[in-house]
Amino acid sequence: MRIIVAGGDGFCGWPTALYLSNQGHEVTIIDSLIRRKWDQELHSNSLVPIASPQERTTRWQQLTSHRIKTYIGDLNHYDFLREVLIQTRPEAFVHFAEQRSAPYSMIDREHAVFTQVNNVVGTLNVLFALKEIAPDCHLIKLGTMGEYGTPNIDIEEGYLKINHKGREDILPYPKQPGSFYHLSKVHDSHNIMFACKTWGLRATDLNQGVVYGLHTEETLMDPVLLNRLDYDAVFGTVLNRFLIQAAVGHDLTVYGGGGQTRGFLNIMDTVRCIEIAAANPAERGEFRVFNQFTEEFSVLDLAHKVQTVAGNEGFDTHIVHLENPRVEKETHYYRATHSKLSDLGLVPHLLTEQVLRGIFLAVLQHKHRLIEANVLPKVTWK
Ligand code: NAD
Ligand code: USQ
Repeated sequence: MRIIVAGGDGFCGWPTALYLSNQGHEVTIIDSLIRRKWDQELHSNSLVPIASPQERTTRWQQLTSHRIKTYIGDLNHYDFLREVLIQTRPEAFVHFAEQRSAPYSMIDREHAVFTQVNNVVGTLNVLFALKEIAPDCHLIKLGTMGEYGTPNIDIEEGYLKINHKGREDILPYPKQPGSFYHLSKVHDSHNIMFACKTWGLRATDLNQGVVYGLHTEETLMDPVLLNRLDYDAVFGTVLNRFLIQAAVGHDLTVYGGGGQTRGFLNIMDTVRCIEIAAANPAERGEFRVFNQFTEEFSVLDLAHKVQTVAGNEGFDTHIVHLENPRVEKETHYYRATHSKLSDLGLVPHLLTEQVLRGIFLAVLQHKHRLIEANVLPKVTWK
């Protein structure tokens, strides 16, 4: 299959591009490399040193004979995007290419506006380009479980059956996102749903939970292929942050009470979920939603797990409850359906002590690169 991976230089996109390429697909990456610039803006870095896009794909071709073509450019530049689609004629378009940090979107007005313009306009351009050039192509769009928020009822996969005043309908599940970033994903979902209904495009919205881990079989093949790993308070996600904090002897930074519960998945399952979605495309006109996570944990559960695993390796780790920089519920009901990907064949990598230990040991090798000033949160929601 000819597959475009937009955002293919990022944390989820790079291992996905390699995995799909290894499965024999003809993979093309689009990326503006803006994520690397945000590191400069935030005076931060990936814990794991990462090679340039060109070094990465050259090495991949040397090792596997598979070619990954890369277009450096911004989805917000329509003429560029159009040209890539004309040259590539994709059968699937995997869209990871957004500003994905909730704290980054909450820094100030400029960062909120940037996040929503980058994400919403980028996705609108993708929709128009598909309509114009590749209307049969399957859009596989990365959404987020955070679109739903934390309602006091079970979360369904995209849609909810409603009985209202004696009448019944199946409607999009109500959205209560918790940051301007998460809101951008809701806006995307609405635009994609409209485009499917109106123009007959086909799309799968993957409402992904928080991803942990860093390595996949392919990224481990050579040091040049290693994946980025974020630990800072802006881009680092909670479980990876805790593992890295334990590795450098920092207290584990639980925000508030730590009862915040979310869906989680291993990066090795992210790449497989994309493959499953691509192999089972939505119908023309269909806007399909899958909840993409494998297990639910509270933040405090995760801190305890990391404390145990680090303790077994001889690291004395402490948990601190920081004043929560975010506005979010710290005690709440959480139960979300996530059966559609399993029904299509996903066999999850679950969060065992062995898996945690593996990530912890991988992180230890690079701990000298951590910049301490980036660990504690500085961005607040208020
Ligand atoms: P990332 O920041 O590591 O990668 C995103 C990539 O997209 C970067 O390489 C960046 O340069 C590129 N990009 C951003 N805007 C672009 C634009 N306008 N044009 C071209 N390229 C652009 O993020 P990630 O962690 O790999 O996340 C990928 C996607 O998955 C995001 O959409 C994110 O919302 C979603 N997601 C991530 C997680 C997670 O835990 N990492 C969880 C749920 C959903
Ligand atoms: N948290 C802590 N301590 C920390 C970091 C985070 O307690 O040091 C808490 C946060 O307050 C929050 C939870 O952990 O309650 C998750 O935070 P996170 O930063 O790991 O994840 P989030 O901001 O939700 O964003 C990440 C990705 C985003 C993706 C989302 C999936 O950055 O791209 O959309 O996970 S989800 O959470 O399902 O919406």
